[in-house]
Amino acid sequence: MKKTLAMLTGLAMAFSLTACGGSTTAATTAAAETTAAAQTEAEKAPETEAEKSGNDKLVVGFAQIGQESGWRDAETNDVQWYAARNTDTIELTFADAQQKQENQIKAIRNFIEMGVDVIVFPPVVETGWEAVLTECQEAGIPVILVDRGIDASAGDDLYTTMIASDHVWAGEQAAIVMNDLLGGKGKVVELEGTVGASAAVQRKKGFDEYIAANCPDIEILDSQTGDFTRSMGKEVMESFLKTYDDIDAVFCHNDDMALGAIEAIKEAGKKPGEDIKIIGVDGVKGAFEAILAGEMNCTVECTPILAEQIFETAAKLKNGETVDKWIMSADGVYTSDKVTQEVVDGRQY
Ligand code: GYE
Repeated sequence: MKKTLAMLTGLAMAFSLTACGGSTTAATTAAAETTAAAQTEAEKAPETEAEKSGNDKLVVGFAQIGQESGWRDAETNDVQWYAARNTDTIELTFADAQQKQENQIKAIRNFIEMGVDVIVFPPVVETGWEAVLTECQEAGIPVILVDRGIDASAGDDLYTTMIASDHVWAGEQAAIVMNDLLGGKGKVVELEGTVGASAAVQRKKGFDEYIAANCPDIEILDSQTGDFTRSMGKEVMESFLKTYDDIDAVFCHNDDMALGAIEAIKEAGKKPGEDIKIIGVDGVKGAFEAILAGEMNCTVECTPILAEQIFETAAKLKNGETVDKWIMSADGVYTSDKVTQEVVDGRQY
């Protein structure tokens, strides 16, 4: 493996190792330090074959998007927790790109320089990955996309596999529940996720197309981005409530925005879940609590608990095995009749 201390130090400076739970952070940092120590040794003398094969750990570079939602934090925690429990076999280098594609690209380039075994990342947006993914290919490093995909026109040979939920399905499920909640008739607004993110583009496609084809009396009044964050979800819902006085329901591309919308609806003097129906996506605990409290009507699950699949798949790729192009998560749809205190207590994230 070609690694230099300078590169690692640069990586550590450019991207903070995420502080989501002391022990996992410590483990990740320790792994980075171990790597750095090994590199100083490597700089003294050229690597021998024996030294090259000395690190038989699975070395994974994970370029996380950032910390926009509770869902994202759950995914990060799961990945760091899993790596921390398996330090005998796994070496994780984790970068936080702070919501910027350019930072994800920089992190990926650093991973290539470090010679990691496998690169893992959720593409913040669908487009603009050709150059860096071609560099991964040229370096012979397999790439696992997680939780979001890239634009199909870029060609799916640019990455090795994707581990993710079916976001079109999630949008359709939300539309089916919306139709039931409204008895086939009503006015809906939509809070979209990050502009250009596959999770937003596909959830919108699934929802809008189902409504257009099957619900002639449901009108989508407006649809704007809330960037997958609670604060923007609240802000955009506030502006919808000022513009339209006849909103019957809101479809939110994630639960964080739904929780923000609940606040806006309450502040406008209306009852969330009753006066205005609310559907989210993700299945975070906060959404389950809101459903139990009658303030939200449904969440379509999208599991962030992907670490075991990620590392097992990465190990297979390191061994030269082939894997499915899309490893799809199995998710559920949770309407209020399915949400009890026991279900809430049992949620993992
Ligand atoms: O739904 C949302 C987030 O890409 C599936 O990103 C993920 C989405 C998730 O921050 O909450």
